[in-house]
Amino acid sequence: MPTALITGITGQDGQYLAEVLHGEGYRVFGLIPGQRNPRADLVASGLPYVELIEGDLADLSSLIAALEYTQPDEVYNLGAISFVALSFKQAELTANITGLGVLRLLEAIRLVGGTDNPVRFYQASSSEMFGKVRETPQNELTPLHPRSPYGSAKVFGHNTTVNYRESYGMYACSGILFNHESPRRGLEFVTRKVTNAVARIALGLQDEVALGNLDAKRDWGFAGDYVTAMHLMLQQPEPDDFVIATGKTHAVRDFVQLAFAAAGIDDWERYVRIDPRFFRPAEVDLLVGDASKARRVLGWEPKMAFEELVTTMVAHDLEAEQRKLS
Ligand code: F7E
Repeated sequence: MPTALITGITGQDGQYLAEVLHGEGYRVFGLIPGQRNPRADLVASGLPYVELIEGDLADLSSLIAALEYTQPDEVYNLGAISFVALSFKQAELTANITGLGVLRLLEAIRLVGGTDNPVRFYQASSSEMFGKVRETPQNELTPLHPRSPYGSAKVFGHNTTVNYRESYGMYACSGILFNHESPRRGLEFVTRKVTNAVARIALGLQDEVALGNLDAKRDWGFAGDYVTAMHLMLQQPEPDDFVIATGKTHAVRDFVQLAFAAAGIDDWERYVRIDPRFFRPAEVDLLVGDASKARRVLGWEPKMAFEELVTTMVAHDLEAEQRKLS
């Protein structure tokens, strides 16, 4: 039975990936940080087959212990401070977890695995690394120009992954994933914030939603599609880096308009208030990915289109809010 260890098991991607790996017959371990982490209960009830193990990306010896105990064939590093806006307020913490955490995990794998290290490592790199984009669309060779402490930390993690592959011959892959969403997305991210607010507004539970920059453009896909690419990357004969994206971009404004329309509300502007608190010190204006390498080498392609993603998220949130009322 192959064994996988996932950091960030309580997040959106960790949950979808655990489902995929369990379906493929893996034994799945999830690394859980913190003391009495409340999100551990969520995983325990939602994904009962995941075996939780304590450990923290800020603590090298806990990572060594986790690797020694689980003896994984594959390690997926999805753990991070992942909210860009928060990274401006807690830059040092972000650098430590999102950036140095990658180095610690790779060091732990190197120390535990020794030479001829059999462990296959996946790093969750991000389109935020492209930041102030140098070319459009962005591919694996596009220069990096991060615009936030989060983006900078991801660049460090990405470069470290490549460096460990080249220096020690480790099987280390980096998936450069563009924005990916789902009903499991945290409420702090703009898509879920909007679909949740739309559901509550449609049900008369909320009057308005306060948002920031509606002009930013993102390449949004479905998280359930994207985690299959992570697994595919680790099944290749040689480790490599891949952009995972839909190739289509939409403004935040388009997402908002479609989400309101999905709940039968056409005059969405009545319900949206622009609040400067949600503007960022530096913005990533436009992202659109070129995933042709993933299509060619991995045979991967996204299944869910943008419109379906928006309507699925709104339908989920309408049902969830309605359930709370009954
Ligand atoms: O913002 C704008 C905001 O926070 C998207 C993370 O998963 O994807 C994500 O990073 C856009 C930005 O995601 C609000 O200024 C407007 O331009 O949903 P987001 P993100 O920053 O693109 C990448 C690939 C990652 O790796 C990250 O971990 O929406 N925006 N108004 C807003 N954003 C938020 N959160 N809230 C607003 O009210």
